[in-house]
Amino acid sequence: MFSYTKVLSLLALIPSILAVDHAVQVGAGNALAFSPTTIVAAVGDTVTFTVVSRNHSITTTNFSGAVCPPPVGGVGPNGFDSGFLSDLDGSLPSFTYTVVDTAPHFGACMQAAGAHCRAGMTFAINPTATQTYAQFLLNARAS
Ligand SMILES: *[C@@H]1O[C@H](CO)[C@@H](O)[C@H](O)[C@H]1NC(C)=O
Ligand SMILES: *[C@@H]1O[C@H](CO)[C@@H](O)[C@H](O)[C@H]1NC(C)=O
Ligand SMILES: [Cu+2]
Repeated sequence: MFSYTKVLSLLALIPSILAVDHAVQVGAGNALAFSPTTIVAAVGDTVTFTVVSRNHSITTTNFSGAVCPPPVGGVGPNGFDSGFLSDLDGSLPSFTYTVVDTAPHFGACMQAAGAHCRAGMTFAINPTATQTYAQFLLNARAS
């Protein structure tokens, strides 16, 4: 029996079925690094950052110029900031960002007054041909 309500409820499920979660490890191998460093994600996808060592933040910042440290609250529009998340107690804290636009977002760790960021603890969500992750990393190291 055709059920209009059932079709509608099935259609409503489609975005959640197609949305992807991108897992990013923060501090794997005790390194000052995000892995992977580049995430290509669609609107509606989530990015789950899990801190697996030390005490770090996941915070958006400028592509160039004043990159490190990223500011509290992150650089927007649609920026984000996890605040400090410590795995010093082995709790593997995580932070999930839901992608709300197709713009590039560049991020870093704000720990140690920007020292982690300048050491290369950086990542990019949807970098572009003109704003590449490689250039952002150079900008961070020089900032
Ligand atoms: C994490 O780092 C921040 C900033 O340095 C600090 O304020 C906080 O106390 C640290 N957390 C732990 C559990 O060490
Ligand atoms: C990011 O860059 C803008 C434009 O150059 C600047 O006004 C702003 O202060 C920078 N943000 C931070 C947190 O440094
Ligand atoms: Cu860090």
